Amino acid sequence: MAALPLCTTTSRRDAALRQTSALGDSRPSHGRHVVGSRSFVNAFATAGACRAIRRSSKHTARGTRAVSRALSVPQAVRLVSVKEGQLVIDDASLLRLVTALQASSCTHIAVISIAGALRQGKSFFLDLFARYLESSDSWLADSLQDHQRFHWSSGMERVTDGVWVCPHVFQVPSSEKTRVGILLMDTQGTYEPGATRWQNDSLLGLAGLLSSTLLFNISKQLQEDTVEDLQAAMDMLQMTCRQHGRPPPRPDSKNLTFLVRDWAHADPQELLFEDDLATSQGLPMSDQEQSVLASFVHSTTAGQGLGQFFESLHCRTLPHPGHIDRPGWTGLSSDISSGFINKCGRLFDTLADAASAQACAAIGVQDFEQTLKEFVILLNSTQDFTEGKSRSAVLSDLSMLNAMDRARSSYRANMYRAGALMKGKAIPQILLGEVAGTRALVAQDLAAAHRDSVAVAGDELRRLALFSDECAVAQSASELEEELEKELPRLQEENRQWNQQRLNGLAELTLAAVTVSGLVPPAAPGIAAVMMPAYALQLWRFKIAGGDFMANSIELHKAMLRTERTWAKDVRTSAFRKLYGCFVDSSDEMLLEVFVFTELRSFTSSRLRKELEELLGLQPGGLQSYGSSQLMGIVLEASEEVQDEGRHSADEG
Ligand SMILES: Nc1nc2c(ncn2[C@@H]2O[C@H](COP(=O)(O)OP(=O)(O)OP(=O)(O)O)[C@@H](O)[C@H]2O)c(=O)[nH]1
Ligand SMILES: [Mg+2]
Repeated sequence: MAALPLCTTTSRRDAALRQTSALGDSRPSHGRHVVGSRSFVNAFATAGACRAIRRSSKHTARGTRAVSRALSVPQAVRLVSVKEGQLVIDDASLLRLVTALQASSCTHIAVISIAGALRQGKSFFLDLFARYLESSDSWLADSLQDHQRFHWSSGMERVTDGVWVCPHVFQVPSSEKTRVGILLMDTQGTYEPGATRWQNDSLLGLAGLLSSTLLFNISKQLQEDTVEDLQAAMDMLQMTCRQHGRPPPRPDSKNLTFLVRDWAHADPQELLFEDDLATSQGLPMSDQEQSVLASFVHSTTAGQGLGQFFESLHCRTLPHPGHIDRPGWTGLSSDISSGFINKCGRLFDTLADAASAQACAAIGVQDFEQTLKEFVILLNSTQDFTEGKSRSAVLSDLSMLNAMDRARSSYRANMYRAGALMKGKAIPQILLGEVAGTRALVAQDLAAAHRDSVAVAGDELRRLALFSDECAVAQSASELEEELEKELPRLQEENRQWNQQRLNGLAELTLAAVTVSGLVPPAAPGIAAVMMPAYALQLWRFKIAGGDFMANSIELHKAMLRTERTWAKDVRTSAFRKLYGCFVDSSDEMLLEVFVFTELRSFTSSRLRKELEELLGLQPGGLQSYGSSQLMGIVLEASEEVQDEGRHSADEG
C-alpha cells in the first residue's frame, strides 16, 4: 500500500524542494536534510499524507493565483506595545511599515488581524498565512521553525506582546484590479493573568478599528461568554468614540471571523476537499460552521450586538494540526496534519480574496499613519473611565450611555413627527415636503411638542438603562431634561428663520404679481385669479397649523416690506402707483402697503380686532371701542417698526 504513494510523495516533495532552492540563499532550505530520512518517510508513508500532498499539488495550481511580490517576506515588527498602561507606537517600526506601504502599488490597505486568548496558535496561523501569500507554491517547503514571519513558539509563556505587523504589503490577483493590498497583524493574547481589562479591550479595539477582517481565535468551541467579552470590548470602543464626539466605528464591509481551532467534529472527508468546494465567492461555510455561528452569534444578544461593528460575521473551523504543539517539535511541515494544511490553504485564499475586495473597509495608504495614531490616542483616553471599575460598572456606564443616546434620538424623532424640527433646508426636500416645519409659526405647538418629546425621551431612558441603579437613572434623566431644555431656544430660533424664509417667498411672489399687474394692466385680472387661491392656500396652511393667524399676517407684511426695499425703487413706485392710483394722491406709501396687507389678510374688522387683542395680550373685548382705522393704526405701527429697521440698516450701510 505504501509503495505507490511513497514514490509519488517523494517526487512531489523533491519538486517542492527544488522550488525552494530556486528561491536562492535568502531562505535556507532546511527541508533538504530531511529528504530520504527516516522521519520523512515515516511521516509521509500514509495514504492521508499522500492525499495531503495531492491536495497540495492542487493548491499549487490554484496557488499560482497569489502574486508573489517579494522572494522573502521580512519578519514582523512590533508596531504598538503596552507600556505603563498606555499603548505606545514604535516609531522605527511605523517608519518601516509606512515605507513598505508607500513602496507598494496599492492605494488602500486591508488589514487582516488575529486576536483572542493567549497561547492558542494565533501567531502560528498568521505565520503560515504570510508564507502562503508570499508563495503559495512552496509555502510548506521550509522548516517552519526558521524564518518565522510572525514569531510563535511552544510553552506556557506568552510569546506575542503588543501588536505586530509584517512590514510588507501582500497582493493577490484581485489586488491588481482593486489596488487593495493586504497587511497581516498579530496581537497579544487577551485575558492573560495580570492584564487589565482596559489592556484587553484596547488591544481588541485597535485590531477591530484597523481591520478589514478580524480573526477572533478560539480553541475547540465558541462560547457565549467569549462573544460577550468581544462585544463588551467593541462597546467600550463605541462609548469612547461618543465621549470624544467622534462618529462610532462604521461596520462598512468589515468582517469578523470566529476561527475555531482544534475542531474535533469535522467530517474527515470534508477536509480532503476532493470536490472543489471553493466558489468564486471563496470557501463556503460548512454546515457545522453555520450552525456554530447561528447558535452562539446570531441567536445571542451579544452576537447580534456585534453586527453594529461588523457587516459580516463568519465562523471557520480548523482541525487539530497534529503534534506540533509539543515542546520538542522541530518545525517539520510534514508533521502537520493534511486536513489542517488543506483547510488553511483554502481559508487563506478566501480571506485574501475577500480582504482585497473590501475597499470600503480598507485604509488609504496615505492615511494609515495618521489613522493609527488617532486610534491609539483615542484608546489611551479610555483609561480614564474604566480605571478601577469592575466589568459590571463599565457595562452599567455603557448601557446608560446607550440609553441616553437612544433617548436623544427618540426626542428628535418625536419632534420631527410633531413637525417641530426641520429635517433639511435643501430645495428638493422642501418641494418634496420633507421639511417639517408646517407648524413653525406656532410657538405654543412647538413648546407642547417639546414637552411631550422630553417626556417620551425620559421614559425611553428609564426603559433602556437596565444595568444602572435608580439613583443613577434619576440623575441621568434630569441631566437629559436639562440638556433638551437648552435645545428649545435654538429650535425656536430655527423655526422662526424657517418661517421667515417662507414668508419672504410669499412676499416676493406677491410683489412680483403686483409689479407685473402694474406694468401689464390687462394681465392683472388673470394674475389676481391665480394669486388669490395661492394666498388662500397659504393662509389656510397657516391656519390649519393652528397658527397665530394675526402674527403670520403681520410677519408676512413685514417680509413684503423688506423684500420691497430690496427691489429697484423706480420699478416699485411706478408699478405700485399705476396699480393703486387712487392712493397715489395721499403720497402715503405706507398706505399702499397697508392696502396690500389688508387685501392679503382678507378678514373682517371684528376678526382683526380679536386677533389683535390676542396678539397684544389684551382681555377679549379690550379693543372693542377701536374702529377699523384705529386697528389699522396698530398694524401700521408694525410697518413702521420695519421701516425703522430699514433705516437703521441703511444708516449702518
Ligand atoms: N493544539 C494546537 N496547537 C497549535 C495550533 N497552532 C499552533 N499551535 C501550537 O501552539 C503553540 C503556540 O502557538 P503561538 O502561535 O505562539 O500561539 P499564540 O496564540 O500566538 O500565543 P501568544 O502569542 O503567547 O498569545 C505552538 O507550539 C504552536 O505550534 C493549533 O491549531 N492547535
Ligand atoms: Mg502570538
